[in-house]
Parts: sequence; structure tokens; C-alpha cells
Amino acid sequence: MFSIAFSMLNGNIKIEVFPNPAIRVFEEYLDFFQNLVYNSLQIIFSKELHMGITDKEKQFYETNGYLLKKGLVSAEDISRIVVDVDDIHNRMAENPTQGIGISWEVYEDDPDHPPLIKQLMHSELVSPTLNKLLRSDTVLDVLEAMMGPDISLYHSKLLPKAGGDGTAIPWHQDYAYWKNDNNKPVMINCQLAISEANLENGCIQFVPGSHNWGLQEHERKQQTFGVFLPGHYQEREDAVAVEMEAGDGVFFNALIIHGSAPNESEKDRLMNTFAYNVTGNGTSQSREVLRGKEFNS
Ligand SMILES: O=C(O)CCC(=O)C(=O)O
Repeated sequence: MFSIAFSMLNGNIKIEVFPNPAIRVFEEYLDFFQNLVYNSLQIIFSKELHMGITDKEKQFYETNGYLLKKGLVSAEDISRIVVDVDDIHNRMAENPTQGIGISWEVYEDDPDHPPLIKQLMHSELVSPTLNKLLRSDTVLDVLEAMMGPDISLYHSKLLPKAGGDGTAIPWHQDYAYWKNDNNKPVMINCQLAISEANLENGCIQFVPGSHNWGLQEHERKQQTFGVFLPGHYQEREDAVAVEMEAGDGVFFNALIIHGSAPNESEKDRLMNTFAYNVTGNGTSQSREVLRGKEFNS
């Protein structure tokens, strides 16, 4: 019924399950069968096995340009991140960590407004837990199934959208920021929900399939989130809101159109996006090789 391939990866046993063509007629049950095999093997080996994504998930990703993975990160790790970033706005205003880049929400009419972070670049430097997770097999196995074995970290950024105060992220394709003469749009993001995210507090929204539309013309302004599609942020009927619980992660393509509404609710929305590149895709577009070949090898 299935072929099973075992390999060793960074000390972990990696198992891939390939359904035989004969059972492809039961296409809709494939995920169920594959998960059953993984779960059984997990019990037999008494070890957490990393499974990347199922065929059905891969197909969903290729068709839509994004893939939600529920429960990607444990509740314990989410609690650790919450401790790592506790009081992050005030801490970073008083004594920013070296090597990070922060852009702040601007309150021109209210200079006494407490400082609120719009985006914090290189968040792995303020959170050891984010630093651990961005290189974890749980995340890299999903990426490997999507982008191949040579994976580098492009960057990691914290996107806090404070309750009542967090601004919209206008519609854009990330490749509009990242394109240069010698790279291709093969980068992939993984956005991790550190808090609950829903339509009310400005969760991420995608236009499914738009990763197949090519790079669109963007407007450009010298400001954070300053590269955007005409219209900036307005509700779109063709967009899908991806609501998440803390610990869920959504992977998305460098060309998919995405954005999010302002946070007009009482609840903070705290997300972190890890961005990954295929090693060697463009010069100086990788912070660190995480898996596979080294630079220039
Ligand atoms: O967090 C959001 O709502 C959008 C994030 C985003 O645009 C990005 O990570 O590229």
C-alpha cells in the first residue's frame, strides 16, 4: 500500500511515506492513511518523527500559494517566546539589542503615546526560542518539501500589532521587496502565531493562487511596509483570512499577494515571520545556511 523511506537527518530519523499508485483512487483518504502510518511509527519508535507535509498539503500549497500547519509549535515554546518578548516595546525603546532593526508606530498628534513596535527585524537576536525554532527540523522539513534541500535563513521578523493601535499591512508580494538582478522568487515565509490571530485583530490574509500571477507593479514609499499594490489596504473579496491559534504556522510563497487589516480589537496580535531562501539564490540574501549545501559549494 505504501513505500516507506528512512533516512537520518541531524540525528533524527526522517521518514517519508509514498502511497502506491493503486491507492491513489482513494485520493481524499491519503492524508488520513499517511498520518496513520506516521503516528503508528511514532508509537513504535517512541520518538517524535518529522514528517514534513503530506501529498495533499503539498498540492494545496502549490495550488494556493500558502499552507496552514496547525500546532506547528508546542504550547511550551510559545510560552517561552512570550517570556522572551515580554515588555518588548519598552525594553527596546530604552535599550535596543545590538543588530536588530526596529520601526515604530508613529503618533504625530500624540507625542506622549507609549512606544509601539511596528516591525522588529532579526527577532532571533531577542528571543532564543525563536532562534531555536527557525532552525528546528519541524519547520525545515516542511520547507524542504516545498523548496528543496538547500535552505538558508533570509531573516526573522516580529510583527506585533498592538490592540487598538496596530496599523494595516498593505497588500503586497514579498518578492517586490526582495527582487534583484540575480535572484528568483523561490523564497518561502513561515509566519508563526504567538498569539491568537483572527479577522478582528488583523490576521494575515492571502489571495489564493496569486503566486501564479507574476510580479505585479507596486507603489513605493520610504516607510515601513512602503511597497504595496495600488489601493494600499482595502478589503478584497478574493482574499482569504487565515485565522490562527498560538502555535499554528502558515507557510507562504514569495509571490502570493497578502496583507492584513488594522487591529481595531482590544487584543494584541503577535506574529513572527521567518523568511527562508534557497542557498545561493542571489548574493547576500542569506544570513545563515540552515540545511544542505554551504554557500558557493
Ligand atoms: O503579519 C501580517 O499581517 C503580514 C505579514 C507580512 O506581510 C510578511 O510577513 O511578509
